[in-house]
Amino acid sequence: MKLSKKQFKQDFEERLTSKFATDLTKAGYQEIYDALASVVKHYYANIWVSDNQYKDETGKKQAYYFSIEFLPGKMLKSNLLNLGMLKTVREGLEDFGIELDEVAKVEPDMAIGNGGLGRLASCFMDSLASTGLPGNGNGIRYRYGLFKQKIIDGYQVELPDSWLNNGNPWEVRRADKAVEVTFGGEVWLEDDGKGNLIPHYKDQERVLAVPYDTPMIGYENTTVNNMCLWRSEVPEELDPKFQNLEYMRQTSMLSAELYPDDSNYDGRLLRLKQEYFFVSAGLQRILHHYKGTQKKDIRRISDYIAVHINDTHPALCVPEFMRLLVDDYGVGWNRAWDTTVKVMSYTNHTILSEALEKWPEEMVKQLLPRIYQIIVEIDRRRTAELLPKIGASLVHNTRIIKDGQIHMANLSIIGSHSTNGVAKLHSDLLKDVELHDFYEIYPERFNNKTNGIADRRWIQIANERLSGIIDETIGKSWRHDLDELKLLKNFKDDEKTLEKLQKAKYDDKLRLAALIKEKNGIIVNPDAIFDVQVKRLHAYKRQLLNALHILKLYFDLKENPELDRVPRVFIFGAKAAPSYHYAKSIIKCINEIANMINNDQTVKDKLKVVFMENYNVSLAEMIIPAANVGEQISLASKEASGTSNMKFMLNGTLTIGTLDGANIEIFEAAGDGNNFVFGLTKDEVYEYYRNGNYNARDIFEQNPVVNRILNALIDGTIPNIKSEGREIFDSLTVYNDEYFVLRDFNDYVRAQADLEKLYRDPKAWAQASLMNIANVGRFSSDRTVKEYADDIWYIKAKKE
Ligand code: NBY
Repeated sequence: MKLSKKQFKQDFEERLTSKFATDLTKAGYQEIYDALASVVKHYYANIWVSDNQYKDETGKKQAYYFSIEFLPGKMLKSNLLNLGMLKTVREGLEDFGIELDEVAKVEPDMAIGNGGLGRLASCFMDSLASTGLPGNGNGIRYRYGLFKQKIIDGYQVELPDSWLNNGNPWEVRRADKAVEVTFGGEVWLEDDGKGNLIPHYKDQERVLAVPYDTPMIGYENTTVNNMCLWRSEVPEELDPKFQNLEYMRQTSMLSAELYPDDSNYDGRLLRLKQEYFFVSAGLQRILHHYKGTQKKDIRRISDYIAVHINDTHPALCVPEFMRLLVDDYGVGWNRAWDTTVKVMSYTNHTILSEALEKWPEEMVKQLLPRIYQIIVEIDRRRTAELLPKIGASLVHNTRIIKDGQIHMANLSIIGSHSTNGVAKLHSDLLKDVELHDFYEIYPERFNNKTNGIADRRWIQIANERLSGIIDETIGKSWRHDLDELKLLKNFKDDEKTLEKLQKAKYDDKLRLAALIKEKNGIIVNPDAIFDVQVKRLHAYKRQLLNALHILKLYFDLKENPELDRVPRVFIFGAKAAPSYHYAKSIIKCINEIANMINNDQTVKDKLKVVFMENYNVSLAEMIIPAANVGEQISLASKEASGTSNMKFMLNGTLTIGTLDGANIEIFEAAGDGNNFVFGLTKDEVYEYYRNGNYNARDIFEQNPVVNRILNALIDGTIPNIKSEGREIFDSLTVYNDEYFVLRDFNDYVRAQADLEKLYRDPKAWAQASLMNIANVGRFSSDRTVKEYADDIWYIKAKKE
């Protein structure tokens, strides 16, 4: 959108006064932010209205991405960038003596997700709009987002994230579009005399679902999609039975809090209620809209909508869509089932068994009696149909209801036409191992969609300096098509370009060093290697391996302070699920290791360890551009994809990593020698599983380096970790090191040494860094969503 600086300044000043009865001399940052957001909203509102009109008029097929989590981060700069106004607004504000970046700090991170899965959903939202694809989000508007992490005495402490306290300028409450979602009670079927079974209900608990729409603005185009988030409220007219405080409390609880766990499914009733709540509300709204605007035959709805099930949390989409078609819209069962399978598709994000959702049959029956009947019927019909064709064992292994539990992954696969993993290795594991029985039955349903990232946020916003240098070098086409970065390869031997890249990295490191000083009170050397591991804390991600290596470096330096070592700053950011004891112990240990090392004068500035509290999207935008090295060191086969690995690559960071998830594709794309690979392969890990012959205790006893480091966890060398050190020590030496940390240790040390060697050659390092940037194109989520659009959803981009 064309906007002159003059116009902007006028609009902004007027808005500030009309909204807050104040002026520029007296306004605080909160008021400035609100006024600015309000002006920006005014600029996009018309585009939003006309794009909605366009979608309704053309009736083109749309996709709906159902996700119980989104993790957009801050919206202000991203909206400005996408509207093409970032520069104008920045300069306009500067004229008033206001720094845009200071204003942006006022906006709380929208953190209604835990980690990779929620962030991926938000990257997809950005990319769908930016590629002109009609794709919308559907989720929950949690009153409290992911907890804020404080580190107190080295321990993680969780504080509530009350992100809506100052309002949310981007959302629009649409009370007119509220729907009701019902729970519990009784249901029975009666014949209507024409052979149709009609459900009758008694004593249902009703909840009002109110949608809040947030615009998803495309990058310099005319697409504005919608992310619809549902809030639970008490309906105005209530049956007397439910006019009590407990019911009111329960109802508002539904959208009160995000579950703060990124791997363990938590079998609590409230979670199941949340899942049904946003699924039912979302599908009802879609069907109302479809009937209202399209006025077409409901039986052809699969030509007009696609619904995506992001992990199994929205798996109830399958029976709920059946319920709506059969009970509310009078579609026959068989036709409804064909339609459901055509409409639905599903992504799996993990093979960790503790993350696979299963709900007790009794619980589903009590809470969702009609949905339960429908699931039973789906399972019954499928079993009857397949038994004679494929035999009892395959049918049994793949049933939705087994051992008194409803298996949500099974429901998702059976009720949809597409199941995908999120990186090649992960999708292969699904086909060959984890979901092999399903693959035998439905081979055509399985496919891979390697994850991607919204590159605009992760370089144009997070790293304006690097973006500018790239513009100077190859022009600006890469801003619209990330593949264009390959032009950088022509500058691999150009000293000037390499120097500029190094300078940009150095400046980003200075910026981060200042933040570390401010937040942690630690002074770090900007010439040191900035070695970063930022992600949720989980045993399989092996932050512990990183910590053990740090201890090795430390003991080496203690023994020989004159050792010729490139200085290092190790930076961690990680939240642990509040109930994940082991993960919290690792956080405590890392913090105590940091204290010990940072206060030891013998290592001076050769080694520093920094744990940055409250890692979130905004902090990632500060940390990732400044990283020389990114740690992606999960045990092979455990990390479905990873996406921070792609953000690092985009920012010219070299990866030290295992052959896991998308790392494999990153190493391949960047080319040999441009990253550091180590560790067991997936096949070697599975070989150990088959033979059961891994013995961690042997390594502990026979490898003197490992022995010394592990003993430091329990012999008082590291202060204040008596119980945590013991817990970790035992996990490795007594409980046989579930994630092969000790097995991979030596090779990790070797790769770390290779890395240090390359860093001593600044030119070679800069070239490797350039090659990472130049080859990052395929990891744009623009590419990913286009693949979903073409292969799974069958939706088409708007022509500009
Ligand atoms: O999804 C992550 C994967 O670990 C990562 O490898 C991948 O890149 C990313 C995007 O595909 N999974 C993830 O973040 N999972 C969760 O956040 C999550 C949240 C809740 C629950 C399970 C997983 N749960 O069961 O409640």
